[in-house]
Amino acid sequence: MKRPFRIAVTGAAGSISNSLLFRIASGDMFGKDQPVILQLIERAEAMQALRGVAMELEDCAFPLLHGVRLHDNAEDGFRNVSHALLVGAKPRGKGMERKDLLAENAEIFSRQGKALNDFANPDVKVLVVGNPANTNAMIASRNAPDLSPAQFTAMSRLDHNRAKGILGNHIGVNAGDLTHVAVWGNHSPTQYPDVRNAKAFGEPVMPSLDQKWVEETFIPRVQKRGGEIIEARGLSSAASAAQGAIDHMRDWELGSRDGDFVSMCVFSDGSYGIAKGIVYSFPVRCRYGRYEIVQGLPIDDEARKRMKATEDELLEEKAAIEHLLPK
Ligand code: NAX
Repeated sequence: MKRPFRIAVTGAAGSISNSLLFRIASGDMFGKDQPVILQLIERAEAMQALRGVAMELEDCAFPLLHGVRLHDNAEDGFRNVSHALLVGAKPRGKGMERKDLLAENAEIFSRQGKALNDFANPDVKVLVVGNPANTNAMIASRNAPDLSPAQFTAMSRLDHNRAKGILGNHIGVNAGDLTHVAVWGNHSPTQYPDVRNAKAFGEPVMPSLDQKWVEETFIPRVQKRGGEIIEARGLSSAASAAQGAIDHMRDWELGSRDGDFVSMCVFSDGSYGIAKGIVYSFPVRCRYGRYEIVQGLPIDDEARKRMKATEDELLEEKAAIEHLLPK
């Protein structure tokens, strides 16, 4: 039998985790032959609720679940983990300014970055889901000098899946038969969902798409899908966010589908002229537990403009918290 993966999840009593933990424990993330130990982290105030989550996990009698540990601090929770999913974050409160939100999360993700540095496995893979996810991932990495920046990623896979779902529905094709969709930039309404290279059953879809639909309906719809769901459900995306996290980690660990790419927010290495030092969503391919940014995709003026707008937003976020980061 394989050795269990130790997986930390923060915000473990929250809505996304309520789907995510059960999917991880049933083998959806790392396969039906990979045992797991869950190290669940919450704020002290939410530990009672977290005990309820642990009871439900126990009541599922998952054969792959080899242990559940509950922690009210990152230092104990990240001990020896090979994977860390940072889902918990400070939500935007009433009257709170964007810069206050960035600063409060900078504090949380600085501490978590240090704890990962000091207590996690040296090859830990980190996925940040909690918003502002890209900048939070950058902050955590900057506080983890012994870990490679390549170990820190943020989630744009939900946006990627949304783009495939909405495009597939529009052209009458199952999302699984679509390839080469990409999301560029920030996980925010400035993101650029890009279908210029998309294929259905291996054939380009652009020739049969109305450009006006792409520009005026598709792109804004994907960008604002989170808001559309809150309006309809009265609650933010949870099950689909958990699916995004499952897909992201599975592909990173086990490899993405041959002949296709997926979207991940990773540190920019300057590819496509995007500034280094920010965590930006790129099309990537994953193999042997690593990802690489897909090179050489054609970028026209319109795409360049959109990629730049979302890059600018990330540079602004970085500038707003730079003074809180270690040099
Ligand atoms: P919930 O408010 O339901 O749960 C968040 C949980 O995190 C709470 O139980 C809270 O006690 C806990 N928490 C807060 N600070 C913590 C800390 N320092 N350590 C440990 N736990 C902490 O939110 P939920 O709907 O689960 O969403 C979680 C985060 O995901 C939010 O920041 C949300 O904005 C973000 N999202 C990101 C998405 C993405 O694609 N990157 C999409 C979905 C989601 O909106």
